[in-house]
Amino acid sequence: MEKSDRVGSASGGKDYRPMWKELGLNLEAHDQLLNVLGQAYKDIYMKQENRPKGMQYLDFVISEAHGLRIEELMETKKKGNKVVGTFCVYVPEELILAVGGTCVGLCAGAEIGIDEAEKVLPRNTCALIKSFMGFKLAGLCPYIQASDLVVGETTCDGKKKAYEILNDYKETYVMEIPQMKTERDRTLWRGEIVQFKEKVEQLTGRKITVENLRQGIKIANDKRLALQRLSRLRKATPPPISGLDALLVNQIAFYDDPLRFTKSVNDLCDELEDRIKKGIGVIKNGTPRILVSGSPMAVPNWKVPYIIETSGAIVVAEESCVGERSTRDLIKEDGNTLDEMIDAITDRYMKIDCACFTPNVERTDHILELVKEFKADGVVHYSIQFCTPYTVEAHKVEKALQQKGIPMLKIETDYGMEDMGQLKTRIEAFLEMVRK
Ligand code: BJ8
Repeated sequence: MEKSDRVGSASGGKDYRPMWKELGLNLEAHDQLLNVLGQAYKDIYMKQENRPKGMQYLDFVISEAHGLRIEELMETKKKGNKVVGTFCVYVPEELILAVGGTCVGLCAGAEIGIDEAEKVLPRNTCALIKSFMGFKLAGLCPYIQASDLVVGETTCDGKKKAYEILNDYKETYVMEIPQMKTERDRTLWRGEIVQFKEKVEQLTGRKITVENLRQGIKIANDKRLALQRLSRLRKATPPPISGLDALLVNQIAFYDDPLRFTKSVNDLCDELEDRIKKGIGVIKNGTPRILVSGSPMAVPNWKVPYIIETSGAIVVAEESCVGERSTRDLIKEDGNTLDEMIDAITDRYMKIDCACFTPNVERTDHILELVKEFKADGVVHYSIQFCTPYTVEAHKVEKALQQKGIPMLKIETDYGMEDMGQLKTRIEAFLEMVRK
């Protein structure tokens, strides 16, 4: 496997342009996108020192994110399997995996196609929503083009209204997510899962059975177990892997082949265990350890961790859907009937503590637990600008941390680079305070 500093196969290697053309991408704009991302990856990732060797696999995956991986998706589609695109960790991928389908996270982490997005969305919409709309309208996301169905969810208002518009351009099935966690909400959510199961069966023409669902649950659980293992290893002092690299692993979890990915993460963890035994870390002891908490960071949203890690600190965990929130709960594997398995899936997904829920004390409790477990010296609370759920919830998080004497920095930003200098100044000042 070749080490690479490209993203998406913009240059060199195989020519994927005929495939991209067939998928209906805007080739010129897509080339520009890959060049920009390739440069950003080189500057942010390839300049890190003392990276684990196992990261070469992740470098390769990212370099082929728009190339080889899309080719694999097209191959599996030729065999009659379906590809389902998602934007949220509430979509139960086990049901898609059960019938030989592939679940992929769709592009939503870059300031791209904003002009197109703002033709259909208000300007003060969160960057993640504008990004997925922009990627679609500007013809830049091969994943959405390759998807047979997009699955949305009624989490925040911005997303659920944007899906109505997205549906004009790509069939978007929406799952209703409850807003609270009472027994009535569980019943609603269970009904949604049953209905989604029927949708998946209708899409694929294949029945979900006890046997294939058991297999789907196992594949998704094994992936989460590998990511949990990676997370545990970051508790070491000094941590054997940077926060940026660990974030990348969690980001790639959303679109790589799950079996291959799980094996690669476990191989990486073997190497990290060995590093810990030998006392090899990516930083010196005494470097401030930071927990990043809040909105998810989709590829290539590396801005905040990059600033933290180039300002003399290390990110030891992400309390985020691209991180702990999507990996910490497993599905019970002991169900013997479809009903029992649907119950287990329902219960697992009801535990996710997205800020779209009210009240959401589980999240603040979890943040306090993470600070303790990871020996974090401070918390950077990150919310995407115009994200009401996380921006408002930051107040409760700050109060809970204050009561325990844990410093927190509140950051609200978008995907642009204009505020890099200002953010760096604020983060450096925060780290200075944390060190005292
Ligand atoms: S389970 S965090 S992935 S909804 S940042 S679009 S909330 S305005 S991404 Fe999320 Fe699912 Fe929740 Fe996780 Fe809205 Fe906020 Fe934008 Fe957001």
